[in-house]
Amino acid sequence: MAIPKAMRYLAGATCLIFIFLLVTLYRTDPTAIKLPTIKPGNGAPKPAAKGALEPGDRPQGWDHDPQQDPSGEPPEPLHRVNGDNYAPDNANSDRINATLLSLVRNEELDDMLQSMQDLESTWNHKFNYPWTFFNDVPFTKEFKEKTSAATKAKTHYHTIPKEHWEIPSWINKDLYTESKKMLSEKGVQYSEMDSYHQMCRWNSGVFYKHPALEKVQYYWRVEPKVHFFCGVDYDVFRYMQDHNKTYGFTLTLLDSPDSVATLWPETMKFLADHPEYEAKNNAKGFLTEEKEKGHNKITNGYSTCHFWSNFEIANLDLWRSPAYTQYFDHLDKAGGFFYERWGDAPVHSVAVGLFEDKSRVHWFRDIGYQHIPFFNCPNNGKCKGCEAGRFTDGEDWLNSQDCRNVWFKHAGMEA
Ligand SMILES: Nc1nc2c(ncn2[C@@H]2O[C@H](COP(=O)(O)OP(=O)(O)O)[C@@H](O)[C@H]2O)c(=O)[nH]1
Ligand SMILES: [Mg+2]
Repeated sequence: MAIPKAMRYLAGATCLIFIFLLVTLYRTDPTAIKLPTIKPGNGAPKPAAKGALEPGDRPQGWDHDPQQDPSGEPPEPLHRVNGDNYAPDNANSDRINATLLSLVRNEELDDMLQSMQDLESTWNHKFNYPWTFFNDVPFTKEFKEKTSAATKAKTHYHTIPKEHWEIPSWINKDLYTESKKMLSEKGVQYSEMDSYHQMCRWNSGVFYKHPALEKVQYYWRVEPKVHFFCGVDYDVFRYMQDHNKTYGFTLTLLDSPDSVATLWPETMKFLADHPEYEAKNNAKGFLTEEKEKGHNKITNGYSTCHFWSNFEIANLDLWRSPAYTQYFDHLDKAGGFFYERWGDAPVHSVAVGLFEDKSRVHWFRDIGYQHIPFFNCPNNGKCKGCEAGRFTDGEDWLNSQDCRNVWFKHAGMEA
C-alpha cells in the first residue's frame, strides 16, 4: 500500500531532527568537557570571540601554531621493531621496564577501551608494553575481560589500598568543609568532590608507592576518553632512557589560580629549607612569568603554567628522589590537596620546573593527542583525524589558556 506523500515527508523530517539532536548531544556533552576553571573578574577568559582569534588570544611571540610547521620524529637513536624483538611473548624482548598506567573507574570501561584502541593502533600493537590499571574499588570481571581483550600485551589490575586513597588523618574536617564551600563559590571546578581531591593527591605523590610499581622505571599515563592520532614507530620509553629524559609532555596550560593559591608560597618555604634541591638549569621562568594578568597575584608568584598531566611519560626516579619525596611530604602536611584543590599537574610541574634540569624534559610534538577540549596535532604524514596546529575545538577563548609559548621561551622547543 502506498504511503501518502505527506506522511513520507513527515517521517523524513522526524528522522533528520532525531539525527540532528543525536549529533548535538554528542558534540556538546557538558559533563564530558573539562574546561579550565574560571574565576569571574580575575583573569577570567573572555567570552567566546566570533570568528578569528583576537590578537590577545594568541600566545605571545607566535604568528602561527608551531605544530602547523612540518615535523617528524625526535633524533636518533630510536629503537624500532625488527623481527620479533617486541613480540608480546618474547621473554628477551627489547622492551624496558615500563608500563602504560591508568587510574580508572569501572563505569569508564567504554571510554577506557576507546583510549586503548587509539594507543594500541598507533603505537602499542608494535611494542606491546603492559597495561597497569588502578582503581579505588575492585575492577569488575567485565572490565578485566574487555580491557585484556583490547591488547596483545599483558594487563595488570590493582585495587588501591585504603591508606593510599583515604583523606589523611591530619586534615581538619571542618576546615576542609569550609574550604570546599569557598572554592566552589569562587568557581573552582570539582572543588566539592572529595574523590577529585583524593585522585589529585594520589596522582601527585602516592601512586608509585603501590608495590606493583615499586620496581617499574617508566610509565605513560593514559586516561579514559583520550585520543591518539599519529603513528609512532619507535619505542617511546627507550627514547626517554637513551636521551636521558625524565619527563615527557604534549600540552601545557594555565590553571585556576584559586585552586593553587598557596602552592607557590609552600614551595618557597620548602626551598628555603632545601636550597640544595633547586636544579642549576631549572625552568623557574616557566613557573613565574605572568602569562595571565592577575594570576600571579592570587598565587603569590606562580604563573599557573603546568604540563597537562593527563598525558605524562616519566621516569619514576623523579618522584622517588629525596627532593620530591620530601617536597610531596611537605605539601601533603600543608593540606592544600584538600584546603585548596592542588592538582597533580601543577604539583608535578612545579617540582619538575625547579628540581629537574630542563634539558631532561621533552615535548612529544609527534604524539598526536586529545583530551577534551585540547589537542596536540603535529603536521606529520602519520596523523589521521586531527588538524595540524589545532589547539582546541572548544570556544576561541580556550586558546588563551595555552602555555606552550612560555615553556618554549624558557626551555626551547627541542628539549
Ligand atoms: N578509580 C577512580 N578513578 C578516578 C576517580 N576520580 C578520577 N579518576 C580517574 O582519574 C583520572 C582523572 O579524572 P578526570 O575525571 O578525567 O579528571 P579531569 O581530567 O581533570 O577532568 C581519570 O583517569 C579518571 O578515570 C575515582 O574516584 N576513582
Ligand atoms: Mg580527564
